[in-house]
Amino acid sequence: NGVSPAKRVDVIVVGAGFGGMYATYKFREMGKNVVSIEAGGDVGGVWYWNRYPGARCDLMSVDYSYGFSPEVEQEWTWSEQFAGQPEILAYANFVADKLDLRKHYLFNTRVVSAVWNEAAKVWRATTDKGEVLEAPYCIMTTGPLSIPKDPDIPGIDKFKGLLLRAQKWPHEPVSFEGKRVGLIGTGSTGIQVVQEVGRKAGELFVFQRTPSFTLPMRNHVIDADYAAEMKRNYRAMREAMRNNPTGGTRPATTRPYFSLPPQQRQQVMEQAWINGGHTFLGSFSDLMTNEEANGQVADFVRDKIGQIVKDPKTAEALKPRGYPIFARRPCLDTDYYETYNLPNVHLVNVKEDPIVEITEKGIRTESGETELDILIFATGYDALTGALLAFDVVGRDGRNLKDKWKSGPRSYLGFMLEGFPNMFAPSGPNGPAALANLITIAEHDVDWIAEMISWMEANGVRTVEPTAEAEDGWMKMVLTMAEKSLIRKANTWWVGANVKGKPQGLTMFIGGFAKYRELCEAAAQNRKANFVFDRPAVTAAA
Ligand code: NA7
Repeated sequence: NGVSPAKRVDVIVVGAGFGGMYATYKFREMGKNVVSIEAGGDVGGVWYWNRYPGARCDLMSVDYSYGFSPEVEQEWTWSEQFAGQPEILAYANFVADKLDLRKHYLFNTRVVSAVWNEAAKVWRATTDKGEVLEAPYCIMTTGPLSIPKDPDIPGIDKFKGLLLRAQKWPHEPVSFEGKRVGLIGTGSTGIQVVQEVGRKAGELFVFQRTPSFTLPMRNHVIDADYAAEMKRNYRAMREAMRNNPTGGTRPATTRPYFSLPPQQRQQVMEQAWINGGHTFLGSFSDLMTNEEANGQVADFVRDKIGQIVKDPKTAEALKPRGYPIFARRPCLDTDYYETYNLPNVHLVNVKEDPIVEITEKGIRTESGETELDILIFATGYDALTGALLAFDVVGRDGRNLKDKWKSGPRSYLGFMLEGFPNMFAPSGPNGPAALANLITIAEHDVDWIAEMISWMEANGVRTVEPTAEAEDGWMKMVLTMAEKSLIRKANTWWVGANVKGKPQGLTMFIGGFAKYRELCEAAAQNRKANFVFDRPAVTAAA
């Protein structure tokens, strides 16, 4: 019937981002036969796709890199404090070459379904190429930001110019010289596009709905002495990262905002502005819980916008209002606000002048049509859950993940799901996902899973899944913690508000990476209470 016979392996890994690459390596080193599947043409995940001009990570390079291999650490040298996409992709390629990972991968291949077979105790993954793989373990490293989301605007198909999506940028270079360029989306991605394309395009029209708060990145080149010092200190740095709420090296503080007198608070903020990066968040401990403190920091940043942007109307439109600072992921920029002082860069405030439709020639707002040669979408992702719900994942007793997550994602520890034995989703939606360093989280989760599997095999156990009680308990804790956070007060991908019809709410673990790691350790130690091993078959009632 056209379906190939199933190929039996030990572990199926979905994805070739940093999580998937590490999982592939880890299980291969455990002696497993690993087959990994990736929709892209090569490794890198989000960094493979996001080739738009100006794409850059807003975590420091030394933080946003693997900690498991001293060899990789010593042989790779970062050139900038915050690496750009080409360098991060080169790093992913370097790691893939060094650890010989590509031979495990089926590239340009999508998983269309993953179904648990209770009798054989295997996951059966079917790909869009018709391949069928079976393995006792399935690792879903599908990424929190991998399903691009177009804006909900009529007429997208009508546009006759060049339509580009930041999240799926073409491999060939795009010339903006002399072109009329339009951009929709002013999150982290859009901001990076503006500061780059605004300096190249004939005209750039930024169609802004919600302004983001962005802080100076203060990126700089890493000189040879600094690079050598980092290499000497990697072990201590990784240890510090494991004990840090962000999973990175930025020091955390216990100092509440109002513990300092007003003048000193101002000085701390001025210094944070000069130092750049995410130093604001490391300056005060209560910015996500104390609304008044948060408001004062937001005022500080709004004042800076007013000082930089020359046209008062544009400055006003760029000042975010109505939601707490840091409740959207804070962006880091290089002269973003300054870009609006260029004569060819125009801010269209679509809150005042809403977009009606996309036309053959450009964008029509209520006040009229703006003709464009190029239109760029930087409109974000169906984040956190989108990639796992994009295909059928069917667990025990025919349970579909789409049903399980109908009212929002649920899991235990963020990466294990009741009803889905031997399936693991590192950096999953109920872990610290987007609020801490994703590479640190992925490495941690994969290591934890590998240890669990080793223990199972040493003890003759074939399957594991969390108990319903453990999962309920985890979700209750996650949701109770979330209630206190100001993060809930902005409409973002963190809470699912950017996708129509998606369940809303903050379901990420906001307690920080270090605490998360402790909870995962405790869960492993209390195996019996939290997991069901080799679930006995349910016998039908007579
Ligand atoms: P984000 O942060 O989800 O930003 C998407 C942007 O697109 C945001 O400004 C949206 O405005 C805007 N958007 C979406 N639909 C529309 C329509 N219809 N009209 C106007 N504007 C629209 O995605 P990013 O890719 O920038 O960043 C994702 C993460 O990647 C980031 O947090 C970092 O972790 C790295 P809205 O806010 O909905 O009004």
